[in-house]
Formats: sequence, C-alpha cells, structure tokens
Amino acid sequence: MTITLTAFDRSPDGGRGLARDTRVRWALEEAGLPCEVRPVTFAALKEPAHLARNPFGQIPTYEEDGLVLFETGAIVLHIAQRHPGLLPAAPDARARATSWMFAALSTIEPPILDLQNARFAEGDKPWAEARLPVVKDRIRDRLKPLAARLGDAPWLDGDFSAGDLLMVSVLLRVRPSGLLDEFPTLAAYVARGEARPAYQRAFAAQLAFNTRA
Ligand code: GTB
Repeated sequence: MTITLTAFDRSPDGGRGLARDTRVRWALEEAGLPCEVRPVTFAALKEPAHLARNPFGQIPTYEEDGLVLFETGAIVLHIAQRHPGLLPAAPDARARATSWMFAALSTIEPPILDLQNARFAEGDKPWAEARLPVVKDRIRDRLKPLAARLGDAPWLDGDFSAGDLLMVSVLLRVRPSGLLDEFPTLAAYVARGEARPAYQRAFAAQLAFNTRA
C-alpha cells in the first residue's frame, strides 16, 4: 500500500506545523504508516489535476492505491478505522472518540479560524481591531467548557485517540494568540500531545519538507 499526501510546496508558516497536512502526518505516524508527500504550489492547487483530488483546491489530500480523499477529518477517520492506535475497539468508546473528532473540527476550530481571518485576511479593514475582542471571547466560550470536561485527565475520553489528535492540532493554532495560556490544563494537554513521539516525527518531517533546499 502506497500512501501519498499533498502539502503546500512551501507552507506559508515556514514549517511551524500549522498547515493541515501535519495532522494527517501525525495520524500516519501514530499508525506506523509511511507516506510520500507530493508538493503542490499555490497555482497548482486550483488546476484540474488537483481539483480532481479536492474540489475546493486545498491541501491536504490523501491517496491510497485507487482511493482519493480530501478533508482532514475524513482522512484521519479513514486511517483510524483501519489501523490500531487511534480509536478504541469497543463500539461505544469508539463513537465517543468520534464525537471528539467532530467537536475539534466543527465546534472548536471555527472560532479559531475566525481569529486568524480577523488578523490576517481582514487585518487591514477599518473595523478589524474593534472586532477582535468579540472574536476572542467566542474562542474563550469554547475553551472554557472544553477545559471543564478535560479536568485533570490526560486525554478527553480514556486513552489517547484520534479525537485528541485533532483537538490538540486545532488548539495548536490558537496558541500563538496567547488565549491557550488562559487555560493551563488545556495548555498542558497540548504539550502532552506534542510530546508524543509520533507527533515529534510528524513535526520534524514537515519541517524538513518545508525547509528543504
Ligand atoms: N476543511 C479542510 C480540511 O480540513 O482539510 C480545510 C483545508 C484547508 O483549509 N487547507 C488550506 C489550503 O489548502 C491549508 S491548511 N488553503 C489554500 C486555499 O484554500 O486556497 C490552512 C493553513 C494555511 C496556512 C497556514 N499557515 O501558514 O500558518 C496555516 C493553516
């Protein structure tokens, strides 16, 4: 089985691991699966060859023999369902872990993306600065119940799962804003995720890729 991911030819973050191929790389490392990475330039994202892989012209995409997938949630779920280490075997526990995958992507990530858009895509608008406090409060409104549910547990529901992998990946994107540090148990949770050897390998691989000659 050959797995091929697409990633930015050069991620605009210079290898800080914030582009979404990193979460797929992490899932593959947790599952012990090697992959090849196909770089895609910004121009090539919107060309027919890549649009056939992802109709929205985005990275990452995932190819495994004849199968082509897009959307990181679907890709991580696909890996987790077929390889041990990312989802519990017991059906109820597996369903709960899947809830956390969706929570990461559809409840926690949207307000975080909104902050990034407010800063970078809309930062030059006359109303941008005035909007920031509301946008930040919407993130706090999500992080507070998340921290309450996590409590002092190491992971969200029992053993580390794909739910934690996506949640940590999403939270990493808010860390530069300083908001994560307002929730020390979440900051520690993210640090636990980053300390996993599979994350370390995935991070190092994307850094090497993004800084290659
Ligand atoms: N819902 C999709 C998924 O989860 O797969 C979203 C995919 C997505 O947004 N991909 C982005 C992309 O291809 C890259 S990750 N954008 C190009 C486009 O839409 O034309 C988002 C991203 C980009 C850059 C940084 N960075 O430099 O810090 C961080 C995150």
